[in-house]
Amino acid sequence: MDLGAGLSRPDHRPVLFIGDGSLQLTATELGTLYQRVPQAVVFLLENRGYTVERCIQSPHAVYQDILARD
Ligand SMILES: Cc1ncc(C[n+]2csc(CCOP(=O)(O)OP(=O)(O)O)c2C)c(N)n1
Ligand SMILES: [Mg+2]
Repeated sequence: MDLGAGLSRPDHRPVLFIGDGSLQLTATELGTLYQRVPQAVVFLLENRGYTVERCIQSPHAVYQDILARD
């Protein structure tokens, strides 16, 4: 992801768009990103879960949900 891009080109600013589901799977890597690539910008696409998985299978399964505040 942007961690590799930022480490290889520190003179550039990587811009990351990440879904709320993917964020939960990669949160530790985001910590490393902010430590090693502080110029990175992250946009979180918040749509309450694994939307692509809902489209492919089990649209009503609770395990597709990401808890979010109303
Ligand atoms: C390491 C890993 N685990 C599980 C998956 C299966 N997977 C593919 S898409 C997805 C959900 C993505 O959700 P989100 O990032 O919120 O994107 P959205 O579909 O909501 O736009 C998952 C769990 C994966 N691709 N990689
Ligand atoms: Mg999502």
